[in-house]
Amino acid sequence: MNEIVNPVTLVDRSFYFIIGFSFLFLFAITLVMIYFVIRYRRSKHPEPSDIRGNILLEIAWISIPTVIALLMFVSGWQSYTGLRNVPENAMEIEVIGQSFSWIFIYDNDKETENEIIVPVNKPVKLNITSADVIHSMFIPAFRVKVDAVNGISTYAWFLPEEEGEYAFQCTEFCGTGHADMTGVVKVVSQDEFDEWIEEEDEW
Ligand SMILES: [Cu+2]
Repeated sequence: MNEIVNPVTLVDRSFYFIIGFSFLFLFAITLVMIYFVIRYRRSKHPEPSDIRGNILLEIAWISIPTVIALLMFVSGWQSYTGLRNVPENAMEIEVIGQSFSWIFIYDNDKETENEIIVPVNKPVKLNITSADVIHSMFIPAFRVKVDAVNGISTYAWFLPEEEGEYAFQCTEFCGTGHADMTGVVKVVSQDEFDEWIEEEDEW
């Protein structure tokens, strides 16, 4: 079995990479700016000098940002493909957004509302659609955010690596009950899951 890379790792790496460079440049540029304001103030430097053309500087300020931007692209691309390439052994769940709740349908037609129960360490694929207006499935812990659109089947996947409860919510303003479209992903042990999936629905 080849190792599945959790897209959470890839998304986070890309995020910290971009925000790291942003802060680095924010501080570097601010410091240089403050230095120049003091160093070249009018009282100390009344005659401004006119400097034109500096090949080395121009090469530097073209090539360094180009390399940084390309690295940002590569890390972003890797996190995107990580989110889009679903492992073959993923468990599939049908997801229907409706005004105003989320319906989940498992392989054996078991249905849940505003609650997904999944076994730990098994990739889960969500096949997402909407019964009416546009909704959006957002599970921050798994870095999942995909629109649910009527007539279209979209998808997302995640790898729950720790048992626990993870919140999700609708992030596309869909009407008066939008704020009620919340729920939890319950990650349980394989045994607990097997037992639960075979239980008869309560209704
Ligand atoms: Cu909604």
